[in-house]
Amino acid sequence: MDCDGVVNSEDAALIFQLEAGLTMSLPCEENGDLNGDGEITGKDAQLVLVMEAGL
Ligand SMILES: [Ca+2]
Ligand SMILES: [Ca+2]
Repeated sequence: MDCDGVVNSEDAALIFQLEAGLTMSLPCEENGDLNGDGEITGKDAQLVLVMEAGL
């Protein structure tokens, strides 16, 4: 999500900031919709954390 090519907790943090309204956009927002529902939400952040854990 931050365009570094690595999925980790930093990306989840970015999504949470977006959802909380602390930031308006992600550097690579098009990569943020992990579950494909058209929105970037906490669900996508959860998926990021799952991916980071290797599940
Ligand atoms: Ca990243
Ligand atoms: Ca989504």
